[in-house]
Amino acid sequence: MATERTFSILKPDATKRNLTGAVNAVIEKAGLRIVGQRRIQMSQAQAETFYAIHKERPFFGELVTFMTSGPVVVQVLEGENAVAKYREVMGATNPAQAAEGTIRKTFSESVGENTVHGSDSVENAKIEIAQFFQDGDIVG
Ligand code: RTP
Ligand code: MG
Repeated sequence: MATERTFSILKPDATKRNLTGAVNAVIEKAGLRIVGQRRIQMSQAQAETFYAIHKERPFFGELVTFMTSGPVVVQVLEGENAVAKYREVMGATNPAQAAEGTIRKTFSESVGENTVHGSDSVENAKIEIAQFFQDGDIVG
């Protein structure tokens, strides 16, 4: 297995409920290392670019409004098989369908406000990391 990096966002429902430490504990317990981390307020333009793949979907407007509704924590996670590992730790998009012990099962209240984002491929991870981090801000 290869050491990979993936991109993570702790979404506004996580910062609002003061859950960033609790979510980070799950991430670290799973063996993923937080090698870059920054708390930001996402602009409308940043959110629209980030979720551009969903721009024709009915929930796009709601998604952008939610992602800009409060601070988020953007992260770079590193570890063996980090992309797939983090998707597993996050759980299904809809928390009602997420497995026990996953972040979304434990913390999320709805499909819209589902606490975390994780890249869905190594290729997308690289694109997403580059949108929010400069090389010097990631220390492995
Ligand atoms: P993410 O991109 O945030 O990591 O989530 P994901 O891969 O599990 O899910 P994706 O299909 O990429 O959807 C992106 C985000 O859009 C919101 N969503 N809302 N109301 C709805 O039916 C609906 N469907 C998706 C969720 O916040 C989801 O994480
Ligand atoms: Mg996605």
